[in-house]
Amino acid sequence: MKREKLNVLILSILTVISVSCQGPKESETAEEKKPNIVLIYLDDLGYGDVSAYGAGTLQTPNMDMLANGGIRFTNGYASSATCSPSRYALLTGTYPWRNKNAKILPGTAPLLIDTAQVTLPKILKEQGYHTAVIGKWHMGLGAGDVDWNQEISPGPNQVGFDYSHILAATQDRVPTVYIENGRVVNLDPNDPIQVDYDQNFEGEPTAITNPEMLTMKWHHGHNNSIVNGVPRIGFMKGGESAKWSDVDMADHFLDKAKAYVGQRAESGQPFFLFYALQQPHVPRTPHPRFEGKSGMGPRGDVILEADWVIGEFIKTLEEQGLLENTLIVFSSDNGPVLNDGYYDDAVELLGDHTPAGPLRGGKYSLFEAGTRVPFITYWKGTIKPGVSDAMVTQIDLLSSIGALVGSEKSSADSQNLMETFLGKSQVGRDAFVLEATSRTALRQGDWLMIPPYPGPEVQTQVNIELGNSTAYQLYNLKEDISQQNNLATANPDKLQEMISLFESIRGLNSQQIQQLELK
Ligand code: NG6
Ligand code: CA
Repeated sequence: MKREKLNVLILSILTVISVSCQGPKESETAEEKKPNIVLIYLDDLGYGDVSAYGAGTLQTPNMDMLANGGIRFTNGYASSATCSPSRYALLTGTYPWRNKNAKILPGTAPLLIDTAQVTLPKILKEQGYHTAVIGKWHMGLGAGDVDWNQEISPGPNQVGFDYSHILAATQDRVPTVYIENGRVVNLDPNDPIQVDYDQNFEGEPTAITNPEMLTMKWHHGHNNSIVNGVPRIGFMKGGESAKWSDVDMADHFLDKAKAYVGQRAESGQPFFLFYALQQPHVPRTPHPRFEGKSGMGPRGDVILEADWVIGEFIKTLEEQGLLENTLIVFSSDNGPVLNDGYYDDAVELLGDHTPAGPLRGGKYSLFEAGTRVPFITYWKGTIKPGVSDAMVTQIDLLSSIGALVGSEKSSADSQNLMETFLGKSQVGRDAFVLEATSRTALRQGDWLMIPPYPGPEVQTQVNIELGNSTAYQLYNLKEDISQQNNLATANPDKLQEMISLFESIRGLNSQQIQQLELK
């Protein structure tokens, strides 16, 4: 009896040993092969700000390494000419104009994404990924009336991110603190934070009452609470120990991103990192290491800082042995702006640099520079370097990346263009409705149609042409990338065809669309 039991025991031990020595099962091997996905996303970086795009005079060697070692898209679009709508579209694969709240958000706005909505990080999570967002969020937090001293929810962790380390809105908006997994970092419970976008807190200095406290001057807006000498949008009180250091922000997010990659490398689980840099959005606060480096003032300096950060981050992937198993997508949330509300010499020291490259307009504009942005896919050893003129948009990343990792999930507006992103196809989207401050226009093939909008032609404070006109505008972008020749009168058939398509995608007629946008 005893001997029999011993035999059984030995047999089971041997079985365990032999099974565990067989190596990974087929499914595990496939699992291991799933590439990591990193989305490096800049804030207000223009088409001409990356030197590989051949337009400006600023040198961005690390961004160029991605561009020249991967696919550089010349017709890559953000979905909106401003931040919150653009990011919303990126993560949900949904046109921002379908969500009436998708506008530039104050720091107190509730979460823009419905927690039931499909999102890119959710899709990846379902496919076995660990998911993280590090950097700028600006898609709202909470359900309205957030208490910044408690757990802040819903937020990134409720729409698909396992880990989040973010700034809530923008660098120029309060609260000026980092939030990790729903908690303000380094918050002293004895010094609670209060935030208000309508009214100041009694006795708190503002840029109006205490201009002597400012180390950076405001040009328009940005005259509420002062943090680190920089006047912000919105009022904030308390939370002294939690306030970020502006000049250290790039290093701070880089440290977090490097630590995250290190942890993930150890775990072996594939990961998705949405690395959302804050540069070159205002206030431009380069670390002293980068001050004066560009000769173009703080805007140029923070782009060089971002470029350095990207180089360091890629080094980390390389050191961890992950670079050849990581798809990197590089882009920007909207086009460039020089003076966006502070006196920081961006206009005065620009020299020959052209942040928008050959494109007309800029941030806030329906003209190309508003939404056509640097767009690069890089995957060492897998993507063959090249340039693609195919039309691709950030909305398409949801379906495309989903398909790459074996998901069939999609959203109404997102198209699977993975073959194009990998450089195996030159075919992009046929049509795309782009958005700028609640106005929309249609790109189809080489053509762009802007319906009439009665608003101002130029936003004078930022000195950017918005794309408004009382007449229809029609441009052939292949022949006229700078949108100088309005062909609406010369091409009535093309114009009519585009108006019809525009109305059918938007589900409204042009008049209704204008009414909607005037509200
Ligand atoms: C504008 C701000 C601008 C910037 C922008 C958002 C003023 C006058 N201007 O309202 O400085 O913060 O919002 O930029 O307040 S975005 O890239 O996040 O969309
Ligand atoms: Ca932006």
